[in-house]
Amino acid sequence: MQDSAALNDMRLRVREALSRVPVTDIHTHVYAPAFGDMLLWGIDELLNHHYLIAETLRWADVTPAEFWEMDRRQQADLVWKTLFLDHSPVSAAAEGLLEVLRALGLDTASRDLESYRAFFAAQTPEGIVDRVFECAGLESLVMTNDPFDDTERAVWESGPQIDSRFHAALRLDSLILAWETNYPRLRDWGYDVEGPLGGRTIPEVRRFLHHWIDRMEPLYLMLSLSPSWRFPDGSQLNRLLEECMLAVAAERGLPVALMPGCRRQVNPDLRLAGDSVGVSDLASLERLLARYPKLRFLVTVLSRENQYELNVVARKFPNLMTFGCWWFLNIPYLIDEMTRMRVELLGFSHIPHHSDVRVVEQVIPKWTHARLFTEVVLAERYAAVEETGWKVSDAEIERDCRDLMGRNFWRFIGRL
Ligand code: RAT
Ligand code: ZN
Repeated sequence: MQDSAALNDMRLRVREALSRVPVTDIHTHVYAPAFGDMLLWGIDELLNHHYLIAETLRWADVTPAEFWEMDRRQQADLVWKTLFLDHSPVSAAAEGLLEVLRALGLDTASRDLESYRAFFAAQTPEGIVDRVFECAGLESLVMTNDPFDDTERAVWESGPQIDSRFHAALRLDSLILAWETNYPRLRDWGYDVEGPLGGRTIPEVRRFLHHWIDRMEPLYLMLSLSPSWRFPDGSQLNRLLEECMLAVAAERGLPVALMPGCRRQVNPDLRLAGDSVGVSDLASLERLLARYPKLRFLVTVLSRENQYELNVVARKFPNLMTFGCWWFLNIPYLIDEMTRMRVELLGFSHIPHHSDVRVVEQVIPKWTHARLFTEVVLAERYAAVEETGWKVSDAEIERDCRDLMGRNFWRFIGRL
């Protein structure tokens, strides 16, 4: 049994260390100010986050179709009324929004949506970005960048000056998962490709990837996978994965981020909020890791049931770096469980948190929770270590926290 005074003292020491170390958020969906309206911020965007829309549509007296007919402001009004006024905002997503308001100095007790709107109307995108980076203790973040998104592609082609705190990640779901829909677009852009991957398709897709790597300078290539993904199986998806994505990653010395476990569009009426979860086959992941020992894989898995197994897989494969509590897992209850399990199974060789935010202010509650659970778990583990007579110095605590909050990522991707 740990002595509570010793534990409290340890919590203070870990908190202090965590407040000093820079944070890198390795996967988000926010954009740098150079991307214009693609950078989402402000109270109406916060209320219209798809996590809150899913919760609202469980109560509200409107069909999804009617909801999508409303303008942004009316949708935000409905989310506010439904989740904050008609019921108490206790879900992680709703409470997180209140944490944003509090951190920005707004009075949550007033419940005055119009005054929150007035506050945000007086901000600039650059100003709000600076402020939230400061509040969240963030040093840099990684965007999710899709060359098939017309708005985004136009920005990249204009040669934007991107705030150096924002890094790119080249997302390949549109290319690989939606190949049938999107290969004609590659043809429009001058690539000699065929639907069944014949002829010059494979070298041409590689040429496309090299082009976008030159343009975006991504830190890694990224792909989400359905729980039904199996490897190897000779499928078109795995050919695109191996012969294009992994081949180019190897040529360019880039790591690959894989995200198994999302069942897309189980309820398409909900649009972005219509995706679900399923248990993945991690034996397939093991076979991939074994086949490509020199490639580095960043992996997060969506189902809770896969988490223990993923930690065991990480013990077998040094070319695997697990990261974050993804999406529905990013609630206090599971962040606590997952951080604990990872630290007990892997020590410090993992990346415990990423935010996945779409609206930039959301980094504030995400990183508050990330720090809190890191503090709780590490304090208990250091206290257990000290009970044996071993002493941990403040410098060592800071070193370990620095690894978890950023340095493990930069080291793993070979940029340290
Ligand atoms: O967390 C989210 O907002 C999801 O909609 C997804 O974007 C997911 O994180 C993904 O990267 O596919
Ligand atoms: Zn994401």
